[in-house]
Amino acid sequence: MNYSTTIANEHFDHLLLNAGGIFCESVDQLEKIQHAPGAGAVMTKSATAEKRAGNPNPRYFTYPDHHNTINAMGLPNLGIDYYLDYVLHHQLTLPTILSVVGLSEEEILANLKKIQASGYDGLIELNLSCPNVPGKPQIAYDFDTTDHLLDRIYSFFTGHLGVKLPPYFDMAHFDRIAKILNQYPLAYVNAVNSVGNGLVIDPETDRVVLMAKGGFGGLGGAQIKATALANVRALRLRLKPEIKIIGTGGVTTGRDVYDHLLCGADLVSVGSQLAIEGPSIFQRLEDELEAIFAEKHIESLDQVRGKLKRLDEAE
Ligand code: RRO
Repeated sequence: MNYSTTIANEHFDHLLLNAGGIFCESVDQLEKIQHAPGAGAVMTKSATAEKRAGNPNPRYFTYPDHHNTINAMGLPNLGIDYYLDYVLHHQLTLPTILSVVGLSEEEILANLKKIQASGYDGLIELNLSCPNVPGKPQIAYDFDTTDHLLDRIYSFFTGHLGVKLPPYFDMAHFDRIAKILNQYPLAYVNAVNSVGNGLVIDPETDRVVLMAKGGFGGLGGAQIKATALANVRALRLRLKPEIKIIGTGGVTTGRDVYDHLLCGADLVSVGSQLAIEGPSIFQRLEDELEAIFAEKHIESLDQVRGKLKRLDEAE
């Protein structure tokens, strides 16, 4: 299968990448994704202006079923200079997306100004949906703030920007966020971040499993697949075609990748299951996807991408 896909000025030979936060904090981890067979791109850990240690441990928990997670990492990262140096000065094998975040509007703007001044011309992802900084709501759940922030960004910013969105659960909210995003020359949206907030209880101890935030955290893995698909589909139906989509959430098999494609994803990222299996997962997922294409006699991505049918539509 020819997986060739383009977002803005970046060309991808494979569909899969790591979801933000997973295997992407240090150069050592990032290099493992760069060289993983089947990987099509690399996402860096969302960077703040200064490096951060994040929340206390335990802050990441894998369910005993090995397909689901909850986290309250709290944005541990090595700071924007570290990741900017990586994308500017390392020999990169794959297209690499520089993820940025900020604990305030001013910090976000300062990060983007620094990136612009550096001459970096690749894709940038603005994380509007971290669920784990105590006292800070997820920006993209506040529609007016999101609109105002993007307005300020595009008053000076000329780079290739995508945004990482939280999951929405209401049809009116899909309408609202899409209407805001369609006003801006965004390269793509990434849907969805972890489902925040959830709570997991250990049946042995009757206690929560995470230290920070009283155990509340962002849910990932198979349990969020239907939410992720709904967001990818709802956004594809509402966003202008120039805004591409990275589908994220609930990917543990090739069938999950296929379903994200049906909903309209241009690329697909893998979080929880990458943390569980390691970077060999990309080749496994691509092989499973190939087998589905072969069985269904599908010869091009165009036959699948965005082609999900409703029950009231003709075959
Ligand atoms: O670091 C985190 O706690 C974190 C982030 Br920035 C994010 O975007 N999503 C998530 O589940 N955890």
